[in-house]
Amino acid sequence: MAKILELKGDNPFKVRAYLRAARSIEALNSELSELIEKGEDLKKIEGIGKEIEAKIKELIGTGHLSAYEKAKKGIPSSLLGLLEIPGLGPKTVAALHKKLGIKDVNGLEAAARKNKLIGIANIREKAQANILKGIEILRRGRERIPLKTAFSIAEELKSYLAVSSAVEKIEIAGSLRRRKETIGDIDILIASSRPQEVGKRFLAYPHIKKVLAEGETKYSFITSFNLQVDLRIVDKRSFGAALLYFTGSKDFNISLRRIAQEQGYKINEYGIFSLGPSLKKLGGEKEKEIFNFLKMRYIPPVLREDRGEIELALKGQLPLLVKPKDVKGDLHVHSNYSDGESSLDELARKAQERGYRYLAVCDHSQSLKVAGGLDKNRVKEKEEEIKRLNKKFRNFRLLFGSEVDILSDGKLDYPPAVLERFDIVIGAIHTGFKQSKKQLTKRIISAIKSGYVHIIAHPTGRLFGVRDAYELDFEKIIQAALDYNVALEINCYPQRMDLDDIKARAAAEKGVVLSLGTDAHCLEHMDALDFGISLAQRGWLGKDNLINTLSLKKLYQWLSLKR
Ligand code: DGT
Ligand code: CA
Ligand code: CA
Repeated sequence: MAKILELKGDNPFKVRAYLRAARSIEALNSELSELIEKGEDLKKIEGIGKEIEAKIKELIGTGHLSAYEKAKKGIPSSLLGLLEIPGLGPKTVAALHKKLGIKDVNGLEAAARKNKLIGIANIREKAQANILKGIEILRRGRERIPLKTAFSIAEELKSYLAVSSAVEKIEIAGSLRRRKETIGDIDILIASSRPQEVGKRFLAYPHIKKVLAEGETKYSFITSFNLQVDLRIVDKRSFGAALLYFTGSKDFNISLRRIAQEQGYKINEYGIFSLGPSLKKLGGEKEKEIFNFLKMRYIPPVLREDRGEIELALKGQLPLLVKPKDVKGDLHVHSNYSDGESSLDELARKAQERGYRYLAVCDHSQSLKVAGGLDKNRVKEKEEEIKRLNKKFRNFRLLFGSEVDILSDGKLDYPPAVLERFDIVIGAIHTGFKQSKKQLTKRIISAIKSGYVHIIAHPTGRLFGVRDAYELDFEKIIQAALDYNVALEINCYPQRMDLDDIKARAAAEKGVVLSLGTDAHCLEHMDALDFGISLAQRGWLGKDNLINTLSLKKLYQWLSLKR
């Protein structure tokens, strides 16, 4: 609705209302249909008022939305497809359509390749190149989806299947079990002695778009969310071996099989066998057995990438990974002082429910007007409210923070007198991504050297389906972060997951500290911290590599080094 209304030049407030509602719906932990069934008041959800509630009910009740049909009338559907191109807004689409008669992605691509976009709706050479890049990202982006999205779909399917009495054991395997930040397809493994019954339940799943394969113990289908699901049904006695196999990664499997062979064993999805005159099955019901036979430590799924973990497991020297209970707070959330949906009080309550000792509320800085950046006066108001709130908390603190824009020239978006007031300052790039690698690197390093910034937010700027990471000399960033004792963030926002596991590990190995932040813009987003923790584990991080594991007192000490 938001995009169509904007394409038609409708009221911007209406557009914004739909965007806000969409954002909170996306972050819900339960299905809207369930909430409606339970008779819950949808207006309790942030950003949903009476009008949008009625529309949701119509959509879920009838499968149609008359306002949407009406708004769409007269707009060709291929033109709507153009709105999916990252970085291409409805206004530009409208202009391209009107002036060049462009009506689909292929037409747009052809026109851009012939340089025809230049001059339309202020498009210059760079913008034209970015549109081409956007088309490429769109085509690629469909292939893998963010962990969180796949996770909720898989969990729902898992509970659906688990209801069947034929299901003895069920686990999500593949890249999801390894908590990789993007997922190609969902793999589900089931132990059952009645595979046909399981298959029947599977095929009756209401969200099937297309069945790809249907065998007695092997099924594949595409969900209505365009995501493939592979289901394997095995005998209970092979469940551990099959789980090991289908968890992967593929490289891990290959190396593990080689190790097994060297030790006189064979492993496959059915079990572990002794090599010799005749194959003898030794085990396979539990994953752990197989590691035991190979005389190595159990390797947690997050580490199974063949990045050295197998060798360490053989020596009994796996790294000690950070655990969820080690994490004492989220160091990057937004409140309704800027573009977040929730009040400071609501955020603090949610943080305490999650068992945190502190929460850093880092709203945007003054020049980021589109995201409600705070001017000096609002900063002061926020500071006072935090002081007031902190008086009533026990064993918990809100940290007065800011996500300060690192401007194109590397300067920070507040003067020193304002910066000094914050407990915690996160430096971030939100504009001017198109600078050269050298410029962007210099820009981040000048923020690191400023003496005010504690953490660099989402250091590489990637946003799945929207834009790739910008080019950076990451080695130089690591060195500067180390020299000036600035933390690099692991941003847990599902479309960011930035730094990724490999970069986080590289930074930590050099001695740089990292910081977990959800970048939450509503309460539900704060739950994404769990995915950030698994990302940190995938990056081999231990408790000591993260500042979020410090006690409040130690954290204050660390922060005050910059003051
Ligand atoms: P994805 O789906 O691209 O996010 O990544 P995965 O790791 O889930 O890959 P997928 O779904 O193709 O296969 C699931 C697991 O099955 C994979 O992690 C390891 C195992 N596997 C698949 N193909 C092979 C293979 O050719 N050789 C070996 N050793 N294992 C395989
Ligand atoms: Ca998979
Ligand atoms: Ca698969």
